[in-house]
Amino acid sequence: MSNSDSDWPSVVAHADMDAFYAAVEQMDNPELRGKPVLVGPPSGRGVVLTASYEARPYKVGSAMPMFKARKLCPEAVIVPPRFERYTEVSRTIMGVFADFSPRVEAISLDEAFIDLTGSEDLLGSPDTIGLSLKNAVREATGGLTVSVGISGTKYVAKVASDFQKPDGLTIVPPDEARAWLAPMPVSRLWGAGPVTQKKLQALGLHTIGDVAACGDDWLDEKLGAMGRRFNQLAQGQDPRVIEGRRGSKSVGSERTLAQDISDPEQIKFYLRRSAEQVGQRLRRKTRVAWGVQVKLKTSDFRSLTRQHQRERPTDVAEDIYNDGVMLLEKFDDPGPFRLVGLSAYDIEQSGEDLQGDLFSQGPMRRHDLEVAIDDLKERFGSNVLKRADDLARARQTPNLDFLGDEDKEGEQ
Ligand code: TTP
Ligand code: MG
Repeated sequence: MSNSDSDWPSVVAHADMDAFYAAVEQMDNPELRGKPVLVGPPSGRGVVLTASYEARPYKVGSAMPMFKARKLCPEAVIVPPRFERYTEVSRTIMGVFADFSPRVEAISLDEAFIDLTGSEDLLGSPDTIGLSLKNAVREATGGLTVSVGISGTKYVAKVASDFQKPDGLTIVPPDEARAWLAPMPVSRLWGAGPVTQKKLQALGLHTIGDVAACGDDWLDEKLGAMGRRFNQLAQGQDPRVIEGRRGSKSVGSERTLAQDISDPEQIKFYLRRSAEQVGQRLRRKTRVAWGVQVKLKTSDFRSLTRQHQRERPTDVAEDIYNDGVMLLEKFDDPGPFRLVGLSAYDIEQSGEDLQGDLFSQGPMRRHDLEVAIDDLKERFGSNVLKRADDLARARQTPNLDFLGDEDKEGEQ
């Protein structure tokens, strides 16, 4: 798409490395180049972390059980992961992004938003910047490719970076965003999981264009706050700004443990406590969060994270905890872990429409209950109410006293 005559009030890039772990393995070991490669545990157990592009026609990919992937693609070379190496390459990539803008928001090891607004005089048009970015990553890493999307909002930039993977560059001028999104399936809407997709289909909404064409009041009536948000995204609008490290909005609680743990039940115990703190802090500020992240630090100090975009925002500890438990299953590393953390991100002021929506859906009752508990805790101290299962667990695991109990805010 050309951007010569377009107006760019803001310029947002989303960069996502291609088949990241597999590409690093192929770069470091020339024998793997051009071959289908699966990164994951060599034994049949566990899941594929990623598949090289040569393996993808066999319909194998991230999170698939390794035994299944081996069946689908028997000629694939299986390579065990080297997380330290990926972290090292990630630092190089993030360093390159930082050369282009001081406002870089890293989303994971291989993915970031880069705010390029105002860089045109220095760096050129969005097309030129996109090419420079790709070349700079290739040079700095010794040959890795990145797919880049550039538009006026985070949402459109993200959809664009995925549009021509691998080694893609897709520029969507902001005033063309709506038309560009229109033919895409509703699964491309941020936050539309399988259940929501079905709901949208049932309403006769199959493409993003269908969603853009309905009134936001109508969508609100059908889907609540989420409907309004989808309508906004479908128009190519996304109010989220790029959060540099300093301004990044999250509320988190993490604990370094006296003794490393790997039992999921024990980890859940700490997730529950963190979820309660995070929920309470959100409610105190009348904020709600769209995202939940779990962080585990292994005994050899590797920080692992998994995050989840919710279908509707929440300030309810129970929801945050349930997301945490679901995320726990997505970690491939069995531990042991020395730190357990949980945070809520993508935070916004809880609005009137949202409250109304929650009322009709039921979670509001839970919200009210938790607000009542906040009140009791404030008046009678935080130990006044404890969950029975937490008490039982605390008795079973007396040796798990906290070394540190850190509440974090601001950084993700
Ligand atoms: P992705 O960017 O989702 O995937 P990718 O870079 O391998 O491939 P694509 O070209 O489609 O972007 O994830 C980045 C890395 O994170 C990936 O190489 C491996 C790791 N990862 C996991 O460990 N587990 C997972 O479930 C996923 C999705 C990724
Ligand atoms: Mg990637």
